[in-house]
Amino acid sequence: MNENDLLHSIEEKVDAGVRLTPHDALALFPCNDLLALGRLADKAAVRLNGNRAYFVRNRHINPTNVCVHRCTFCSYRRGLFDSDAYTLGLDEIMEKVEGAGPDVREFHVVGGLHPDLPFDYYLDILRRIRRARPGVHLKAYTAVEIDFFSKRFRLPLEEVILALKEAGMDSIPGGGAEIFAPAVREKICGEKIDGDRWIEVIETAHRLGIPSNATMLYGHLETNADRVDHLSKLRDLQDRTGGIMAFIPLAFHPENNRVGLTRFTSGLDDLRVLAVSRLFLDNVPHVKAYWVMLGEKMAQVALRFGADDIDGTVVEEKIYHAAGARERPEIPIERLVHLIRTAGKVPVERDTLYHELRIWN
Ligand code: V47
Ligand code: SF4
Repeated sequence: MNENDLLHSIEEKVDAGVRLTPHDALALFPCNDLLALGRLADKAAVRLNGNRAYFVRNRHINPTNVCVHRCTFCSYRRGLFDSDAYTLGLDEIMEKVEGAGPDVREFHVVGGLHPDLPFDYYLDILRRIRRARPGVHLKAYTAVEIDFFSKRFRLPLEEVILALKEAGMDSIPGGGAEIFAPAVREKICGEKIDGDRWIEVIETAHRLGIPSNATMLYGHLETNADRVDHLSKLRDLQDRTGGIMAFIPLAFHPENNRVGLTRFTSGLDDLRVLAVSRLFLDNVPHVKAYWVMLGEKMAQVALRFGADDIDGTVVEEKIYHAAGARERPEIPIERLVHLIRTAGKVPVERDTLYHELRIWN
């Protein structure tokens, strides 16, 4: 089928609300008519979220960069005895929490897999933040960290999730999914839990009333078939639980890591991944263009290619900056609003669960 016929058949499906097949997604990835692809993805986004584009006042906190794993793409992790290894004390974490400003709606807490910290360290982070900021949403600890807690502290997975929930965890960030395809996963993060276990942890959390995000790391060694496999597994999971709030494609950053690539992803590929994801994941309500990763300008363009969210104020970011991101990590709310407005969308301030807090007309 030529590209025009393909896009036409996809448009018919989008208009009729018919689900795309993995074969459709695979055919769309090499598409060169990016504007047509973007228009279709925008149509799918508008159907789900109208002309709205969301942002949140949030603050990232990374308690430790010490990690027992050595994922080859990770520029952030350090060994326990490295001179620039750090682990924040609870008081240091609370200083960041207190400095976050009265309007912050979300704390995003993720870190490395530290060999020595007790379970109470992780629970106390949640308890202390919860006590200091009762109304603020705690999006904390990826599926990889939760699995690590279960193994390290010899507790059943359900028990770990319930203890974290009890301590204040409201949702789970989407990290650690990377790419599920086993051959590539082995090369870039062979020590990490496999894709099936990532899905099991998230599915268990959803069943225990904890929603999550989901990510896909792309632009390294994966093929388009690997991307479609990843998206298909997420779509199946979402059919079973409905617990995924947003999908976030994460563009591989090549600096200071051991994947062996020197190139960043291309802007066209970033837009393609966003657009195909929006079209394929018909059951996931939001697709996020994370501005720290894409840069402000690409994140803005992404809002016309299927994304309806650009994340938030972030304030402090370590993972992407270690790997070559140039964007300054803090962005004023007015700048987020401006980016959205000048993309022709309506800026909507949200909380983590996408409750609308304010429409910035
Ligand atoms: O799992 C690490 C990725 C993730 C690199 O849920 C890298 O709202 C590119 O998941 N190049 C953590 N990516 C970040 C994450 C996230 C970010 C923003 C919002 C949310 C959310 C989640 O960062 C890791 C990994 O996939 N990552 N190193 C790198 N060199
Ligand atoms: Fe550790 Fe996460 Fe980095 Fe892998 S990606 S080395 S698990 S911090």
